[in-house]
Amino acid sequence: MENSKKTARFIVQASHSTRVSLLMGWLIMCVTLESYAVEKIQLNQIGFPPEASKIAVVPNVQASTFRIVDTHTGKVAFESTLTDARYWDLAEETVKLADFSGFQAPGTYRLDVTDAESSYPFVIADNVYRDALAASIKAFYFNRAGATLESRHAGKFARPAGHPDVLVYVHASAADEQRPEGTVLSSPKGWYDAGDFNKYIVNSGITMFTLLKTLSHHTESLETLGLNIPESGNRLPDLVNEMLWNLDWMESMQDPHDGGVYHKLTTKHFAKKEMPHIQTAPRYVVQKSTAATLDFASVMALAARVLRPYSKQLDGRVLRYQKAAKRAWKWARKHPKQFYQQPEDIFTGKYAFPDETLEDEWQWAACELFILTGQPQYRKHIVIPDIAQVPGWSKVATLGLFSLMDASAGDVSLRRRATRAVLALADQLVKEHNNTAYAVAMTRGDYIWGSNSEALNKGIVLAYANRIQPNHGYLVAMQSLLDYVLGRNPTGYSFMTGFGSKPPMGIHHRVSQSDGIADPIPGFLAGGPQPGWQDSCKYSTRIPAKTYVDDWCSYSTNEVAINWNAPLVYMLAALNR
Ligand code: G3I
Ligand code: 9MR
Repeated sequence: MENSKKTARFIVQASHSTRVSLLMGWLIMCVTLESYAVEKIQLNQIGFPPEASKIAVVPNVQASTFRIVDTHTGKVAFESTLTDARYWDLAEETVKLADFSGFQAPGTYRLDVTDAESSYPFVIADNVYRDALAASIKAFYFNRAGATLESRHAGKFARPAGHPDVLVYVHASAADEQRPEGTVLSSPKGWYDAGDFNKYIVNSGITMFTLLKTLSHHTESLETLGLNIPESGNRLPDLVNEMLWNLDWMESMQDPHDGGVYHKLTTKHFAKKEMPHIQTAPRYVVQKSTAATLDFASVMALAARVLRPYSKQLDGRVLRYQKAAKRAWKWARKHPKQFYQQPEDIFTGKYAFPDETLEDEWQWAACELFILTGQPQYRKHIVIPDIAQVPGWSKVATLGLFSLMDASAGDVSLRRRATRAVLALADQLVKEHNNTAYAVAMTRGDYIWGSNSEALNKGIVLAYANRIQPNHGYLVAMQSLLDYVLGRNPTGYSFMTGFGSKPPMGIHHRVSQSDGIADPIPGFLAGGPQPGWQDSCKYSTRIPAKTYVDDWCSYSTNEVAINWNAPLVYMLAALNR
């Protein structure tokens, strides 16, 4: 940069003809340099368990072989051939693949190909994702509302408490006879949703589902995973401790008078880029909605089942969750179409679409309540599709199918049909994986706000399929989706803060950008590339898989969010071997 500035200054001072020829020469040199730019090999920047499939993406070089080099000895440890080049339209790139799944020796390596820039170093080892898994859960601790983060738990990220939320107002949109506008209530704890400081029930829904399933599918490894949080050592697994922080908040969002659940707890506007403890803007509970109430019912019903083994230490919560779930369902039956409408004086996240349908929320809640109670009144609302849909905050039907695969209150036919729908989707994802030059099940429709969570939620679909019908193809596609977010993608980023050689630094996260510490808080997943340009950040491209800017300005590609971190937690737990 500095050199080109000097060259430019020199050109301005020279005579006209000299100027023209110098300029031409300079331009030719730049173009030549550009076309000889050596592109980098991309792979999972953390590494792989020994038995995992291991795939790297290599630029379209002449070479037809690759080498795995031990970074300590400099010796070639493995050598094999590259695949033929293929084009990926979503990245506008032609690439080859290096598959070294057969190489299993533990160590630290890099991947070399003649004429390409070597990969970042990576590790092959048992338990290779353990630290990342712990950090991905600890990120929730770092996003606790109303908590003082002490240095013995938070290290350099210690901070004073903000948002106690013990004095929250009932917004006009939520007012009724029992709780008129301005009524003061207490709704403390919970996690900040994302880079903002608000707390949204709908988004807590899928987040809690995913974390509860992580616990129930990987109980053994999670019961021994210490997170060094304030509750550590209280005989509950730390993941349970962390989930209770949010479940306690969720409980307080249910109106005790009628069982309805407020859509969100929020300030009127998004806060400035400032630390939580200096925030003083009033907070409101806003409008009860059918979506929030049904998502709440689902979470409470599931939590009652998953946390039952710990009920002795949970002070009556399990019983409360059951009652709360049933009351919420009743409210929803009385208010089946109370769509969330953003009030005119509220400008924070909506977690609702104008053309929203509530069928998926009904489906999920019906499944969870049927599994909990075995009662036909819930069973009759369950509709099993031929093929499931990849889940997300706004599409939760598949969460019900997942739960039916785990337990179906003795209804074998329901379980069989739910399994068939999920397997059909998993088979489609394997096809997408095989059809993509990067060998990753990402399609155009996945490049929406939070695309990285689309990748990881697809991974969870494959995990469910593989649990019930173990299949190498499912596992390879699943590993590839984790690889994708951890580095094997066209941006070259490992999208998890603090992990990999090129992690995001400028995440749209108010705490990380205002705590005066250069590093962002570790363990967070950035939203990921997508071509929507919904903020005023400067983008140089609209290529779907490349539209990503590692800067605060890019909240549409570089924010973090609890519903994006949760599938990261699930996938790291599932693939850590
Ligand atoms: O679903 C449609 C899809 O059918 C269509 O093809 C595509 C084309 O653009 O759009 C899709 O909808 C997008 C949707 O995200 C997908 O989930 C919308 O355009 C997009 O605006 C919407 O973004 C949401 C964003 O808030 C803005 O409302 C994100 O899902 C949601 O994760 C995000 O959530 C925010 C909260 O509001 C506030 N807290 C932070 C959080 C994370 O950024
Ligand atoms: O910080 C906000 C982020 O959490 C939201 O996801 C995003 C979209 O709703 O909005 C961000 O806030 C921006 C606001 O919408 C517009 N002015 C700039 C704010 C960020 O600096």
